[in-house]
Amino acid sequence: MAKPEELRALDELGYVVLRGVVDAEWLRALRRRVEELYEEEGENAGHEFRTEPFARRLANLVDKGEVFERVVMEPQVLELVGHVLKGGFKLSSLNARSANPYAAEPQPLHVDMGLLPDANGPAVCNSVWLLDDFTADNGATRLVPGSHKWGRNPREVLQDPLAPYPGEVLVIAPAGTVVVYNAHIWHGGTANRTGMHRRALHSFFVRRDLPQQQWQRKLLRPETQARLSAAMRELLALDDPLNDELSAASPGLSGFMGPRA
Ligand SMILES: O=C(O)CCC(=O)C(=O)O
Repeated sequence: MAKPEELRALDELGYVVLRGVVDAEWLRALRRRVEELYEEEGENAGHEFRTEPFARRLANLVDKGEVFERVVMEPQVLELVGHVLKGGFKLSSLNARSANPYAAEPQPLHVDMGLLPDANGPAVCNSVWLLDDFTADNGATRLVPGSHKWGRNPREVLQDPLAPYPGEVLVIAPAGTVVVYNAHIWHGGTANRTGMHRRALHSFFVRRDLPQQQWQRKLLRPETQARLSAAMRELLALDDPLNDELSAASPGLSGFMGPRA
């Protein structure tokens, strides 16, 4: 059960930091698989969604290893996501993002998929899974506490979304931590001034009346779909005609990267 202070942080600040979600063995397995995939996919890595300057990305991870199923199904995270997306939710995408060594540019402050809350409340909720320690200088995620309540897209209202924003906080925490955030919060990765990659997973959720960022039924191979539990099928909306309709018609929006080539 989520603690009252965790729910309060999510409501008031827009995020909650959960330390020690991933134990040492699971962390090793996640890092190993992520590095194998970067190696295998090379220049193509992330192509199912977008590639990004200054960072390595991977997309469609549910299809790329059973080790990732536990990530999207983590009960502690799902409970908090359900607190934000009260009317029900589904997985929107599972990606990896690794800020490159000496990556000079931060990400612009953005809200995920460029979405704002609407009459039905918040639309998106994200979780960042730290595969490396996040430090003050290796590209930790920045968050602007409380900005999920402003109903504004920083790309539209800030002159320079790359610049530091007053009151922003850096997620400084050890590997194995998960940060769940209302994805209307203004946020972004920062510059990596170290010689090491800064790796993370993003397990991203959306309300059931909206399209998935990555249409799971289209992207997952039939053999992957065949082995998934009923609970996973529900979370991924694999048997949901409304999701097929919405996601087939959607361009797969990003918060800050341009249209898909
Ligand atoms: O990796 C990070 O620190 C943040 C990534 C992010 O917000 C994104 O790619 O939309």
